[in-house]
Amino acid sequence: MKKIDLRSDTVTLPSQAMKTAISHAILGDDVFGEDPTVNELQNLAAEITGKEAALLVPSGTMANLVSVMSHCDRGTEIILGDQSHTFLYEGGGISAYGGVHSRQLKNQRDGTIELHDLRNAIRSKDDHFPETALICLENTHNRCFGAPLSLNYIKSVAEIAEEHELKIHIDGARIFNASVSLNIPVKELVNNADSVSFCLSKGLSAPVGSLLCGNHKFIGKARRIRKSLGGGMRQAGIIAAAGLEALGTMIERLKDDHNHAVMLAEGIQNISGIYTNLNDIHTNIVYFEKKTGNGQALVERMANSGVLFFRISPGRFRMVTHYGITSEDIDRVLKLLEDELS
Ligand code: TLP
Repeated sequence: MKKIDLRSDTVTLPSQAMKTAISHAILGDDVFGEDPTVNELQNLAAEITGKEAALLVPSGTMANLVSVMSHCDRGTEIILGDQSHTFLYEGGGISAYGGVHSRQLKNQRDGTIELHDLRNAIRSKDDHFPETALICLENTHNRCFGAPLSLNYIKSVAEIAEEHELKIHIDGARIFNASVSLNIPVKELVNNADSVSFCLSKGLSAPVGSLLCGNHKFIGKARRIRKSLGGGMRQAGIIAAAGLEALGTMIERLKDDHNHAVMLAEGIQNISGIYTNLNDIHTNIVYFEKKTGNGQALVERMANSGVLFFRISPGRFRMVTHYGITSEDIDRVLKLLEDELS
């Protein structure tokens, strides 16, 4: 029986077209800047995001780390959400390797940080304080129900940043989900940011890789930092070839994932014992809760039936729809959940 893996969109496997592209890729040494396929991908990423340049890195985590280290001197402070991926799930890399201090502000349910919280957190010039250097946003916001940040919100944050001469980095691991759901080109969504990272290996289904985009000076520095972190890859065109195919073919179909997430959430609403709020379904991430018990047994029993998903905290679960999931799969998941909970 087919395994239905809803743990993350990171589990997506490359399409046949990606495998073909990999096998035909023209390669060179990318540490020398000589891999034509990587160069093509980086140029395309720069064009899509409307930035001067782009850099291929192995992961979303490294993209964020390289970005923070490129924007910030050691001992400076960044402002980010308390539910952000960089704060919660990146091993504290920005402080461990970048020497960068972090100020975590409450994320609202929609992934935003209140503007007055942001203003209040910016340090005044005082020898006691670290200097604020950067604001990090996440779009879509993983922990906040996959919510896309609106253009107006990003513009308001940019006004504050400009007033205080701060830079903005957007962790756009799922920026294409945001773009498709808001029907706004990525270029516009990141226009006010100094840098943006996005992942090839989530909803776009490529096997490896993320792109960090910004101006020439920033990407030049990022390239040096990527090398020192061990992220300089030689014939990386193998990865880039799949990435090019992904950018060419996998963006529009993210709509299917978003529709499947709504289907899933509507089904969950009709099952007694578990709960989700349809207003919280924005893109491809569905969180739901169990009314009683911590839910570990539910996760295990569903796994035994071939359906995988994460328990995020006691009684709270996450399911992520993606390229490998069909509407028949969603029907089967709902039927199994109903059987388990009845
Ligand atoms: N997110 C993963 C896990 O690490 C939680 C997931 O399954 O959702 N930014 C955001 C917003 C992310 O969601 C992730 C991965 C990353 C960065 C890191 O990307 P990778 O896994 O490529 O380092």
